[in-house]
Order: sequence, then structure tokens, then C-alpha cells
Amino acid sequence: MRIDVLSIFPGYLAPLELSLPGKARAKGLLDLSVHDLRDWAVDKHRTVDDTPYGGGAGMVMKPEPWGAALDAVAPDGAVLVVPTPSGIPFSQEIAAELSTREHLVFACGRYEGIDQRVLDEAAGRLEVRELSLGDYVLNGGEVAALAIIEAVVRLIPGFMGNAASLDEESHADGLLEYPVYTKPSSWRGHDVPEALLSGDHGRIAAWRAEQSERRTAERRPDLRHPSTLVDGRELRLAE
Ligand code: 6GU
Repeated sequence: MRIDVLSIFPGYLAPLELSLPGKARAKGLLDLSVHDLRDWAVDKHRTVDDTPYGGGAGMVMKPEPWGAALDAVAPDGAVLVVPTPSGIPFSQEIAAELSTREHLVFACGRYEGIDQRVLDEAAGRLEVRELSLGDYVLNGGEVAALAIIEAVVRLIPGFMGNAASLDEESHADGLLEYPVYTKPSSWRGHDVPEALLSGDHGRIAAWRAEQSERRTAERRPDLRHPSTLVDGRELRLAE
């Protein structure tokens, strides 16, 4: 996989040299470059933003530097990922889908946003995915890009040593993960649940399934009972 990241704060992306993306690069599974958007600005002050048409607070990123940058780093057929709080919620399912793609380009904007025409024009030759990490606002797309890249890169075929650990983890099955324990069996007056010490694999699996259900019901009832609006009406999906 190839990943290019465009940002006016390329230093924010330094952690990509470490940890999982770093390992994937070392293994030759990932070719990653970070670019300074200002390299495609045209005036002597390397301006990348301007005031919004229609008025309002904050600044909007100008289209010209983005157009030139995308022409340079995003060939036809690449996927353009735009982290934005107004995007579609990012999920494990989207991470899995992106992990199968040959070339991802991340456009990190400040949160007031990039001139919409940049994305509209890019959509003529790229698959554009506007993605949000959740219902809160970050100052820019960089931290979101780091999170999305880490979630995607660890799913690249051949990256993780143990494929089973991918299937067993939180969200792979729409449930939260059960609590985990290691030695010692008693610590500061807290004991490991008896079922896990039993050696009975059926009992252990049943205990874990029950804990996953309980956690999901308490913390994420939306995952157990997904609902969606169709024609303005709530539609209850199959359990
Ligand atoms: Cl993807 N970007 C920004 N700027 N803020 C966010 C976000 C993304 N997801 C949640 N908040």
C-alpha cells in the first residue's frame, strides 16, 4: 500500500515513523510520504487560507494549493480520505475496506474546512471519503489521519503476525471485548473470575460471551440494537 499525507503541519505526522506504521514500512508493506501543503502555495507568503464567502468566523483553505498538490500526489484511482467532523463516522468496517486499497491520500485541513470545490473536482477522478472520528471537534485533520492510518495499516494482509487476534478483538463481531486477566490469580484482594481458571473451554467461552453482551448493553446499546432512519422513520434492523 502507498499512503501520502498532505498537511500544513507535517511535523504532526512524525509518529508514523514509529510503532505499527513504522513496522509495516520496515516490512515493505507500506510506502508512506508526508508532504507540506505550502510547497504548492504560489505567493511569497505561501498563503493557504482566506476568508469565507458568505461571512462567518474562521478561515477556509484556498482551492489552488490543494488542486496542485492533489494533481502531484494523487493519481487517478487513488482514494482521497478527508478527515472532517462533518464526515461519515469512521468504523472498523471502513478501516477493513480501506486496507484493501492500493493508494490512499489524506488531505488534512483545518476544521473550518477546505473549499468544497476541491473535493467536488477531485471526485471526478478519485474516490473521495469524508470521514469523522466522532462527535467532537479537533483543531485539524492531522490527529484524525494518524488514527485512521493506524487502524487501516494494522489490517493490511500480511501485517499482523496472528490473524486470530484480529477476529477476536473489539468491534470485529459488533460486540465490545470481554475483560482480560493474567497472573497472578489473586492481586490486592481482587481475584480472577473462577470460570477462567477452570480449564473448561466451553465454560470459558460462555463466560466471555456473557461479559461481551453485558458490556455492550451497558456501554454501547447502539451496537446491540442498530437502528437507522429510512424515509424519516426509524427502521429496526435484524438483531
Ligand atoms: Cl476527522 N477532524 C476534525 N478536525 N475533527 C474531528 C474529526 C475529524 N473527527 C472528530 N472530530
